Amino acid sequence: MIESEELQEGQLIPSERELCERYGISRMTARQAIMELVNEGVLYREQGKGTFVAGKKVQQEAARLTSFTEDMRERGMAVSSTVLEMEVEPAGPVVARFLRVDEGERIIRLKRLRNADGEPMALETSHLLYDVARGTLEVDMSKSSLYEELRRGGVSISHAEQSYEAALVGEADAEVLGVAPGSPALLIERVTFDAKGRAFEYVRSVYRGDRYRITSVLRV
Ligand code: 16G
Repeated sequence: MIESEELQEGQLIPSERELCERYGISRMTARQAIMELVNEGVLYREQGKGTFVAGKKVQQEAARLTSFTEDMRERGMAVSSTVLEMEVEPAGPVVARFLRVDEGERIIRLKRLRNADGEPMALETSHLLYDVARGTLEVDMSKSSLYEELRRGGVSISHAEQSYEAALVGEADAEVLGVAPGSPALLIERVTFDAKGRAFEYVRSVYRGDRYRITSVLRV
């Protein structure tokens, strides 16, 4: 019913009894199927209201190095961001290691909430080499693309190393992302290099598990 779009995003699904009648299955089977779809994030439950069809996930190919702005524009979605923090500060030990600089080196920390079609998708904290990214300090980063600004400043973005981890959304992040604390999330870390092989960006992003899905093509 979801695939044929008979049931659409945000719609209440039929009761267990209705499903049993329609498909000639037992109550147990209907209950089990609903539970599995809730676990997969296809359906969601609201206390006292019922079970509803969840929104579709944004599917992202993990092969090309793209920016959030490019990713969402390609899908015809409107991009917006909220700048939560933007500071010039000394690199701590973790950031220094990822950016291959000494601890205390000047960096820019930019924390943004990234929205697609007005819906929160991810919380992204970028740590950038000050010398490479200082031009962005004069730009309104709620309206601009970081990668576009860096390219305008002469940075030749070359490649990135990226990792994915399963995580649960913490209390503070949950409020900003508009999900319940403890909701599933995808923790993505990226170190981005320029054409000279210099690591200029270390990013930690918390993507909403119910909105995002990564795919890749594997070859033998
Ligand atoms: C993506 C990148 C992030 C980069 C941002 C720039 C991932 C996991 N992260 O979100 O590293 O800083 O794009 O986006 O894909 P912008 O150019 O739209 O500001």
